[in-house]
Amino acid sequence: MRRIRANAIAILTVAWILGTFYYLWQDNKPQSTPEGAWQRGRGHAQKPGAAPGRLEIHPIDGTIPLIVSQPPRPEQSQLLGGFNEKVYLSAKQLKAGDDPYREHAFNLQESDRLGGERAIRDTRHYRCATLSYDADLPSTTIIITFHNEARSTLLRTVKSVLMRSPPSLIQEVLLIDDFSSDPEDCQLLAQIPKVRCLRNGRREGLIRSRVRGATSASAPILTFLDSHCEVNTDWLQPMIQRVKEDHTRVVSPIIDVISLDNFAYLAASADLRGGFDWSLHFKWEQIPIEQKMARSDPTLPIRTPVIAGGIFVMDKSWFNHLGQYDTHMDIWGGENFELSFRVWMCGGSLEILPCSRVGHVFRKRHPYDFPEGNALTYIKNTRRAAEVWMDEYKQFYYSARPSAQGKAFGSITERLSLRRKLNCKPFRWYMENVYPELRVPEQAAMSSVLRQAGLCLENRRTDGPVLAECRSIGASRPSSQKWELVEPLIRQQDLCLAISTFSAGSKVKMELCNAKEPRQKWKPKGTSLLHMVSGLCLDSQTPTGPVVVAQCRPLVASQVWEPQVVT
Ligand code: LR7
Ligand code: MN
Repeated sequence: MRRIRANAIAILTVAWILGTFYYLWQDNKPQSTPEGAWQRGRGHAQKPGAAPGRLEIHPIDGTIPLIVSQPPRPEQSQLLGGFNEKVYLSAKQLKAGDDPYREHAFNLQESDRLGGERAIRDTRHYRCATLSYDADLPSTTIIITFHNEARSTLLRTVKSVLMRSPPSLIQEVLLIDDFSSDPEDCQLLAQIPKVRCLRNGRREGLIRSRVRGATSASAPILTFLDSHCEVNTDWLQPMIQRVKEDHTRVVSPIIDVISLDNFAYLAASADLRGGFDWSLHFKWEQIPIEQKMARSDPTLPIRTPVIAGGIFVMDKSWFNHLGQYDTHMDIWGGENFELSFRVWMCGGSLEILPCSRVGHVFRKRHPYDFPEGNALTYIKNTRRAAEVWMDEYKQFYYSARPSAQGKAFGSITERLSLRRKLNCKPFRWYMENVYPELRVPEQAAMSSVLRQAGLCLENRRTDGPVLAECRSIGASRPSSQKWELVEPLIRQQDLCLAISTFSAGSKVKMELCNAKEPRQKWKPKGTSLLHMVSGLCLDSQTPTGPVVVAQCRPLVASQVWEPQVVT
């Protein structure tokens, strides 16, 4: 009896394995051209959207299974008009022996091999396919800025948009060529119906390029994309629907991962939102657990403190009303924080829509040059965001990114007056209501007054640090009397208390903070403030005169400093 059962199980197992192999073989038969794939798609004669996924094995890495969605429908090939894809792509081929990663920081050979379009897996939650959208959604201008993008990735971005969006929603695809070496990369694509090409006369960076695109857009809704994306099934409708219902919403898709090595299309986690640390470094993070528990429906939007920045949909009038972008930001970086803070603080909201999916080639380095250098540009841009939007919290940015201190960031007068004109909420409101999970660093959190016998240490613009009458403005202190004791620094924004020379009687002054500078190193010792390198102590000498360092005399009144935490 037992043997019969064992035999039956063995036979069933073998049959199951053979069946699986047969299925894979069937689905893996060589596909000829993309046109051939379309014919096959048509041959299935299935209801749109009802086609089951086909299983494919990745052609290079055979361990990666790819479930591919229905190939684009054949009639969509007509969308390309007089554009000759073959000629466009073959004009720029990788030469034998060239490093396929050199020019674009991704495997160009693999991207070129895929050509102008391919089927990708529908990565949405299955419930997304059951949702419906208004029939009268407004149309959008797709804005894609690029600088020396590879032709194959750029073309796939454009074609995936044309093929996977309802045509009535695409008013135009606006390419902003940010002064790429070859103007034809862009110009030739303008032969595709609906595609327009604008070329910058000099390198502007993605921020000013996007503003140029937005200004020239003719549709009421703006959709921004990076130049190496592939949009997925029904990506656009959920985003336009949310913006149509409330024009102050700024919405992003879930951003799937296109491998920079083999170009496999991989589903990203649906439980992530955008966050950052105090150095203004963007990161993906888990949705807070309470929110996750409360999500009964995986198709619902996810509130996000910041967006990644490259892929989002926004009402054009709202974009203009809120001040577009800070056009004094250069090349790349920081604009996503500036936009995110502005949207939240000035009356809008940011969300990620799980039923919208767009693939993006994530890279490990920038394949292009930064005329002012990568680090300086990022500092300039993030400093502008911090100075305009982060109020007193900007001190945490400076603590986390000390190299930002003293670096040029240009004038922010216009952006400050924009903030005033729009009557935006303080950053404290953002911290409390939008991003309470962002912890304020403990050590640096405390601002103190440094009291001495009823007087306070104050930094005067003309005289430098002096002892003066303690003052308060409403419930809080003037910033000239607020000090942060972040060992070894005693700081006020980006200025720090420093001695002039290492001898007794040396006047104390303020200078740009640098934790490595010996003249700025202090340490509380009992009731005094010890200058660590000279071994001298902070001394007020006379009640109103300049503050100096002198031989330490513990408990002598002129050397007793009481830090008292204030708001
Ligand atoms: O000088 C330039 N001019 C440009 O037109 C430099 C870049 N660009 C173009 C570039 O060709 C590309 O299309 O701008 C786009 C973005 O540049 P990437 O792809 O080098 O940037 P990224 O993907 O590393 O950067 C993310 O953060 C940027 C911060 O400024 C932008 O907001 C990008 O749009 C953004 N990309 C995304 O959000 C996609 C998801 C990645 C993540 C996280
Ligand atoms: Mn990108």
